Amino acid sequence: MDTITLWFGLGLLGELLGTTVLAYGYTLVPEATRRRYLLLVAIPGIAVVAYVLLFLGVGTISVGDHTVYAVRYADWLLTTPINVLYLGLLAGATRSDLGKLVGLQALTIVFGFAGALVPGPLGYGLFALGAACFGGVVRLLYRGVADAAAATLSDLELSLYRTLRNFVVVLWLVYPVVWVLGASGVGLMDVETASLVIVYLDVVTKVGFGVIALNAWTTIEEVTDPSEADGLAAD
Ligand code: RET
Repeated sequence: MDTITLWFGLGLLGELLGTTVLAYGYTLVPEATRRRYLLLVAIPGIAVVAYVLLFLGVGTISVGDHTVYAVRYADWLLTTPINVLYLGLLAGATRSDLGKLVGLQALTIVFGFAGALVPGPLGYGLFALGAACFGGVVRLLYRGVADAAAATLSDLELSLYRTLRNFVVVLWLVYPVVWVLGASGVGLMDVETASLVIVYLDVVTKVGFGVIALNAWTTIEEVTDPSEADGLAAD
């Protein structure tokens, strides 16, 4: 097995384990938030499918002297808009802001994918468009959507919103850096290293996001649901 396939295999295990833990967590979160919580299970769940395909070597496109992993972009195209949708729903954002979040995040990935397929300055131009769309997502998460969160949420929920948002913004910024350093950009980072970094980040961002939310919701459930509090006291 070559190194990259090994990384994809480890990614698959990580996403599988994460999906299992988060699916179990469904029973622990407050009933009112369960429907929305399913989004958090779907995110690593979709990645399981993507990593099976990557592991099997399906969905690669050869562009000049490098390989573009189309399945990876397909995964991101589905999962990153779900991720920002969850943040928007948590914040109680307006429908228009939810639409902007999802649309801009999807365009970020589409432009990044197109840029990886096209060599030279046009490729960087497409990358820049993707980066601009992502800038729009970050702006919304720190302005309009954050204002909605501050206006509608309890202290605990607001602190969850801020934690998840900062987690997303900081970790996601590594992806465009890898795009530029890797084969789609200047080629300073070899394809094995780039794959390792992306696999690691994919697992941490997807599973970590869900686990932070799960942890916060079980705490919120305990402090707000009197029957749970009784249960705790009896323990
Ligand atoms: C690209 C290139 C174009 C500019 C930007 C990018 C950002 C990608 C991001 C990916 C996040 C992926 C995640 C996957 C989880 O498994 C498309 C690389 C800004 C933010 C979180």
